[in-house]
Amino acid sequence: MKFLYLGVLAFFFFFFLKTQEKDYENAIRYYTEALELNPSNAIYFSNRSLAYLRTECYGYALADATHALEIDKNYIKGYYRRATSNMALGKFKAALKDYETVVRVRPNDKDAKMKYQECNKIVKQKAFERAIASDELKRSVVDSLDIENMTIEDEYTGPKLEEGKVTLKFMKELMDWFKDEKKLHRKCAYQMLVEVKELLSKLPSLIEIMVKETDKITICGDTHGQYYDLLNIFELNGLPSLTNPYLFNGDFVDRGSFSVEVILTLFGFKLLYPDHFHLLRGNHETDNMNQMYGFEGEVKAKYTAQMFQLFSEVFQWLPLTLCINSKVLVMHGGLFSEDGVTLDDLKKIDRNRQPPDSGPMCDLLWSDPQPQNGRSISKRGVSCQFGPDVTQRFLEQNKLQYIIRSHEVKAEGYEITHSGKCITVFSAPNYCDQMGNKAAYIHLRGSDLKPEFHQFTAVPHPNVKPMVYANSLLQLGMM
Ligand SMILES: [Mn+2]
Repeated sequence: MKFLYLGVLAFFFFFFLKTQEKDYENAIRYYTEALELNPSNAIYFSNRSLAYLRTECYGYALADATHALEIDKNYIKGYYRRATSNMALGKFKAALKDYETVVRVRPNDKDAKMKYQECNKIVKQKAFERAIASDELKRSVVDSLDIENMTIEDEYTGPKLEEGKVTLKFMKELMDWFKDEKKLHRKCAYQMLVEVKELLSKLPSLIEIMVKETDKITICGDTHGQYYDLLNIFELNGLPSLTNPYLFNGDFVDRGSFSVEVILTLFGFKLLYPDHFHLLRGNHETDNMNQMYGFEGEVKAKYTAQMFQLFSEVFQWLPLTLCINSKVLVMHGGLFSEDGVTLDDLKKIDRNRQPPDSGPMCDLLWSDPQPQNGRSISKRGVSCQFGPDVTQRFLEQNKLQYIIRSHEVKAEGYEITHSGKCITVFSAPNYCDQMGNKAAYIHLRGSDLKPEFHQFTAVPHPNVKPMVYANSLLQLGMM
């Protein structure tokens, strides 16, 4: 029985190896083959759903869990998987319905009850937030802060801004301070956030820069709260400066448990070198993601809920895309669900908001390339996947050479697809301490605009595991 053999093989990859990204991919492959031979096995669908969850393909995970339940509506694990997929997608009401079912079927299951209550709490909280949203419209946290009168206690020996300004000396002290797992004084953190909000809010949604013949820029992908790996980038590639410009392409926070350190360091350099240090928004610089994947929890643990609110306001002002020498376009996710989007359209995006469920702003943060022509439904359940022909048409229409995007973990830290027209760069090595991937950054020189890849591997970090600040429901749900 071949399907039995494949099923066992998939099981093996899944549960008995120290699981890395390629093992999930192997598990998915074997479950897929097994399901081709035996498409009525709910357990295979459910297990493949978990593998998809692990590889962040929440759209596929949801479809598989749904399939498992179509085959066997009494298969309790299927409800758990579907609920977790919906949680990961921020669809809390749908998740709640599945937890309800589990609790009804298993009234004595404590774990199920706990998850139901947790999820219920989030649904109620969301409803409450919506109700007060209209009153709070346009009111900033900044207005309710009295930063001037916050005092820095004598015991505090950490870095301080100099007359309210970030300096190179401050940045060097800050990075050392963070490295020792110490906390920047909340007054300084607030000062930085207010300043950077002001700065970002003056930028257009599409940034245009020129890199001179003799100059280069370094482009980094996702960093996801891996502070020690960020320091390693600066170690390998030099500190940011007027002659060593950087672009960080979104997803600075969530997952890694040093997201506060990563984002304050990046904001510090943005303030120090506003025209030579660029930041673009990723799909994780959003409220829904931050609530699930740890950044909100981390800011509340290290500072306050109010400070998280201010972070959220700042994130809304992060530019969405950047064009180098009118030839190379950089964005976190990728291209669009429809043809015909122009650079002019991108400039006009009114970005000061949480991203909508569809449209160019959503696509810039969420889409992924695919090898086959055309477009497909997204494996993530948000935006779309776009093929080489879509990329080609977009580049031609906008007179561009190629795009650089991030958003997906790659074994080598980067990937060249669509005949060199679509490049992925990812800068979080051994992502989440378990993917075993290399990371990379790109050098782009003004002289030829050819991408030059530099790979690096993970460095040790203090014993604080990724996702410790994430929503407990998601953590347990992932087990
Ligand atoms: Mn992303």
